[in-house]
Amino acid sequence: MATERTFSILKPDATRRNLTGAVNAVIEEAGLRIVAQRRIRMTKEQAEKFYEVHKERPFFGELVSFMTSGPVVVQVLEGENAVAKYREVMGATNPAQAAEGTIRKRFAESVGENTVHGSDSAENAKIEIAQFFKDSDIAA
Ligand code: DAT
Ligand code: MG
Repeated sequence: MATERTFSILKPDATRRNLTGAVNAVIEEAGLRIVAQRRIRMTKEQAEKFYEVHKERPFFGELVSFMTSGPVVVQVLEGENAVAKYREVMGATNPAQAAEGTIRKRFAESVGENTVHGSDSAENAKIEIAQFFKDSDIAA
């Protein structure tokens, strides 16, 4: 498997609790490189577009309101098999079901406020990276 990139977000519950360094340490210990990173305040429009695939789900309004409730850190991660590796390091969507040692098991408070986002496929990673970064923002 060649080097690939994935898109990551440290969500508002992470920035609120001053956990960005702790989460980044787990990312780097897993061998993923943070090749771009920016702290932003997501607009409602950005959050709605980003989570468009979930727009019919009952939690959509809550999700958009949470993602815009505080700053987030958007990131590009690079490494061998980065998409699958980051999903593994993140743990299950619901922290109650996440494996020991994963980011969500260690830090997440609930299924809605679950600390991190990671792309679910290489194809979606490209789309999500392009929503927040220009090629010239990424230094690998
Ligand atoms: P993931 O973030 O693991 O890819 P997902 O794509 O199914 O999970 O859902 C996107 C986000 O939506 C998830 O990180 C948190 C929120 N969410 C998912 N299921 C939820 C639920 N049952 N109740 C509240 N929020 C939920
Ligand atoms: Mg998802």
